[in-house]
Amino acid sequence: MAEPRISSIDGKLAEEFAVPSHVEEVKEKMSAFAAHHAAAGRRVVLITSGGTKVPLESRTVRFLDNFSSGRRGACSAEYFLDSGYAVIFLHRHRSLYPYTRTFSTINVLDALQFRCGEGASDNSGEVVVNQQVLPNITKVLKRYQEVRDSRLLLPIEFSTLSEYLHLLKAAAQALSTIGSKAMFYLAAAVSDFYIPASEMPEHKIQSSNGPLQLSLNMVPKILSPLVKDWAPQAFVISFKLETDAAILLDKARRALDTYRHQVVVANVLDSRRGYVVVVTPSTQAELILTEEDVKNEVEIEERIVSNLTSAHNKFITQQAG
Ligand code: PAZ
Repeated sequence: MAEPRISSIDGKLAEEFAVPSHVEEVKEKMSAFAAHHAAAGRRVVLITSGGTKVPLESRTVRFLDNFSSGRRGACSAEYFLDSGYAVIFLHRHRSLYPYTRTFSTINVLDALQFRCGEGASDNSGEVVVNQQVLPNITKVLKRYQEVRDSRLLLPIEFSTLSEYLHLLKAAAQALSTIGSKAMFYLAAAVSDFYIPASEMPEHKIQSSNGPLQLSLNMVPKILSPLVKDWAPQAFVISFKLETDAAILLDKARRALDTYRHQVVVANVLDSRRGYVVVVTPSTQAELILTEEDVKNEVEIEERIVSNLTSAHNKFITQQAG
């Protein structure tokens, strides 16, 4: 068998981004998960979700963050699970999580009620759920337990950009074993800039030294080795976020030309909950929620996932033919 290609990005990753100590262990977990579900006839999607953190000091007090609540990723994970996929959820620590996302604004103590046992003088009694505070709890809990008991969801956390890059590489290599049955849904908001480990101060930057001038390097474009070297048979979707709608589609097309992957989902920050464009090398589909959809609590991720699972079907058929 041919040796996997070593790209210059591999070298940069190893030299300039601290390798998380658990990366090999996580890679084994992801490989076992992918092999198990592929053997059971399931497709596997790796979802990235949330924003990366770029530390300014190695004993980090300050950092730069990329905006993302994690809602897109968490919500999409649920629709992929409903469509029969097994999901590896590579997400930012404490960003929104499938199923619990529904209750993220609720104080858990407001949702519970303590009832004292009869004549009890101590803390014995029972804790009951106030279903008015958690209106959909039964439905959500039931589905969450089904997913958990069937081990269909493998959560993996990252916080820093280094963790994200190394874990994504490990995931790509782990999923390469299942070929075109693997999908990459790269919805995380990833920094384009970083400070190399060798140039990072160890201790907290002192404000007594005056105004801070930062010089940041460009983050290597990880999509390139992912598509070419690490998981060359997989179905790969990247996301493109802009604040200026005028440049969005051009940027999405340029990404497809550069990386030669299958799909870019393009969205603008302010309208991302109700409007996205799914761009492929030969098509462009607008997905829009109407006022009626919004009233009926339809989520745009349902449409995105439906569009992409159909495209994945076609892709698998073409690869096999
Ligand atoms: O996580 P969220 O629901 O708040 O936002 C989702 C999103 C805008 C981060 C995502 O749709 C996206 O576009 N991700 C890629 C961002 C980028 O271009 O770096």
